[in-house]
Amino acid sequence: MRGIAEQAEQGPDDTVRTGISVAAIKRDFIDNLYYIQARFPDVAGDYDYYQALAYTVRDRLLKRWIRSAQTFKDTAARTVCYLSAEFLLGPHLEANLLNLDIAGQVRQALQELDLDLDRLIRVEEEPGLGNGGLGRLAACYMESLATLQVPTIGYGIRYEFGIFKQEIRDGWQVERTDKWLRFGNPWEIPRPTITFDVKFGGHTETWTDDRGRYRVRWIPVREVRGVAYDTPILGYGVKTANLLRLWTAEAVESFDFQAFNVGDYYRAVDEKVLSESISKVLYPNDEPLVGKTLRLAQQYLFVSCSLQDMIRIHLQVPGMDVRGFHNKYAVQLNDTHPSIAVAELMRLLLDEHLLGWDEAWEITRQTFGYTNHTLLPEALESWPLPLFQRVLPRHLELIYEINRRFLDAVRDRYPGDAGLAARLSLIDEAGDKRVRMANLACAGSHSINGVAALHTELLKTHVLRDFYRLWPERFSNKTNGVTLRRFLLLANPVLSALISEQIGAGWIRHSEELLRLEPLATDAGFRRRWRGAKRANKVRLAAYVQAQTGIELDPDWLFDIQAKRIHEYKRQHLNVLHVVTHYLRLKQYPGFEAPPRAVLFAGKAAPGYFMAKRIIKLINSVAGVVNADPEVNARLKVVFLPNFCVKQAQLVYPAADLSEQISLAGMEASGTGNMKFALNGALTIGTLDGANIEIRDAVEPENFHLFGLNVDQVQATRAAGYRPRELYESNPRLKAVIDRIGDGHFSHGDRELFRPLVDALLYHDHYLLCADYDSYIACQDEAGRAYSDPDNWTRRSILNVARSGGFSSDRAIHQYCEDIWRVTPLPMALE
Ligand code: NBG
Repeated sequence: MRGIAEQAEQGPDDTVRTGISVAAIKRDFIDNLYYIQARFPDVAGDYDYYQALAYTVRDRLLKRWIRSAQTFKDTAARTVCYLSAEFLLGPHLEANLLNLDIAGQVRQALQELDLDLDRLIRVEEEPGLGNGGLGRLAACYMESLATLQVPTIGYGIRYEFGIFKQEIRDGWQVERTDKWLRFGNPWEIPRPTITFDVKFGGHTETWTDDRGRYRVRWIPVREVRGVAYDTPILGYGVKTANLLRLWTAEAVESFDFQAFNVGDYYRAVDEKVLSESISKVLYPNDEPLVGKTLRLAQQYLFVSCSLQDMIRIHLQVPGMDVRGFHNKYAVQLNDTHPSIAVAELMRLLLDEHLLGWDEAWEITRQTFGYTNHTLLPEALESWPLPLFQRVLPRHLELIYEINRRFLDAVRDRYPGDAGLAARLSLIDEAGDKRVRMANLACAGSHSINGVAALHTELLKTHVLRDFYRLWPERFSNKTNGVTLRRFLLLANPVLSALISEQIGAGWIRHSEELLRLEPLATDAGFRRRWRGAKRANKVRLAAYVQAQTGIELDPDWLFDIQAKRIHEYKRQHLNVLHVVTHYLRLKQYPGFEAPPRAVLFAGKAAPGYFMAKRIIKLINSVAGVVNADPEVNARLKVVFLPNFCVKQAQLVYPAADLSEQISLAGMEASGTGNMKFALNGALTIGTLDGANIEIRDAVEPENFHLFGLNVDQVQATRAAGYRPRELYESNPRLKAVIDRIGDGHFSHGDRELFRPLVDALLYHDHYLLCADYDSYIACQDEAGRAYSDPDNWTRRSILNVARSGGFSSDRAIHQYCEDIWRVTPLPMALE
């Protein structure tokens, strides 16, 4: 008898279950409707059809996935592990159809069954396991890693509730929980046998083992079990399928038996609820984390499970030793959220695998790379010492010891510089003591990188300057990138088809080939077709806007769009100042020459972020007045599009003429929406901030609308004692705009509603809106004039796409592989 290994060797029988002919797909779809959904067509609805289709697609990708896993195991390949508290994947179905290259057959098969693929694609609830740019970057990187055939595991948290759903009621943001798992998730495979128990709280004890070794034992108050859920991530145009492994928290025992025995049934169940609460909900990224014990528990749970899992996989191969851990894995810390990994790997190596300190530290440091994603001081994570001690007593000891050795070395090198040691310390000793996670990440990594050229420079000169002084060789820049498969090919099929028709389809994997569009920018016929594609996308968005908000938009207007998280530093309210300026002007001078403009906003505010929520209310209030005013609404409209998410983003980017990237210089680490807009042929109006600078260099200054202070001028303005009130008093136009907002013009006479915003502008204006106001308005007017020359605008739009290929995540991942991870592709055999 042949064993299962041998018999399963060939994988499933293609003709029966995973064939890709229209007939095979149809057969499998009908089977899945029957055997998985238990439905017959008379009673089946779109949800059942979606599920049946999802399983039909999944059946076809499992083979690649299993083969990839097998190959990685057989070759003991060096593997990238991307540790991230967020993965904002977006809907799976369409992406998987694309990467399996079966969309055509599937559409046909469904058609033959009188079903419409696009309708079923819209049924999918996207997994919103991230806040914004950082989580979406992780998803783009996973896709590029698979496309570049780099063995990778993404590790994160399977939040039961992802980012909240945003509704707008009476102009205010209202949050609703995101029950994305309500109908099940066909794209994940639960692994109830891959679990790790993770300790929390309690205390430590030292003892001496029978070989006379000093040992530490951690006696926790609680253990929680992390259970793996796996999602395959396909590459485009290759057979590689990588693994995204997300952890869910479960109670170690469903019941606390002690409590159960004394008859305290409810307390026993409480314990279960408490454990499971750890992976319940995603935290917003822009609210202070005060007292968020659960957040630290989340971070530790996923990091500990992930590292234990890596060790398990590594030791599966006969002859492997934990000492080779850093040769097997390159682990990237996506911001500080997983930085507890530095202490946890030390704990595992010291306490569980009994290595000596120096050896363990060397392995740890060679394992990790740290990516910083923020310059905002308030966003640099640190945990109050008592909280940290309460949750992770053993890790605090380890951090103290890492810190002692680290600071000793610093003092040796820079004797007498007490300030330096205090700034580098992993513990903030000033005031309430805190553990500084960025310092832990820096100390424990061989590589530290920023996400755009300016950002990396500012890390070196400001945020991490002391670390840069210590280890300049560890710093590098890796400018962010986005996957063109999702954000151009899927999001913008019309433009993609036009591009491929002209220059072939090579750009999809080799984005630099977009450059071949350059000469076409001067071709009038091509420009006409380009404009047609843009218009089609605007028609598509306008229909969506109408369905969502009831507001009617004319696709021949200038579509001016700002879509991103709502934050004061991103300055959506500067955009509003322009809208109000334009509105007042149109009312005062009806002959004012400017193209009609639709200004669209989209983005969520953190639920506890007072000012951001007021900004949303302001946008909607201004929209209410402008859109209802017959004197202006034939030339200006304002829309707030609720619930920005990946699905919606795919409709928004392709329809933009003008992309608003207007953060105060020195605040936005990179931005990635800026890249997505440019790649879809929008021209940017922006500051010299984040990756805007590199976009402007790439597309060339004449194809970018620049305004505002640069970083040096921002610093100088502040240093000179910035007084926004004086700017307001001396600038009648600005004064009129702010006065209308303050005097109730947009709030039915209510002068209190926007007072917090007005006062912030007049008395603090931390993000220098007043300073950048004139420059912004002049630039908007310039952009309006430029738009009035459609031919030239289109030429510049084409050049933006042609020259933005460098912002592909393939380029970024290639750089990470070469410079930081030292990992090479492992091509998967073709079938
Ligand atoms: C964000 C930055 C963006 C950047 C993304 C991805 C965090 C902490 N940072 O500018 O604000 O594009 O990260 O790097 O979410």
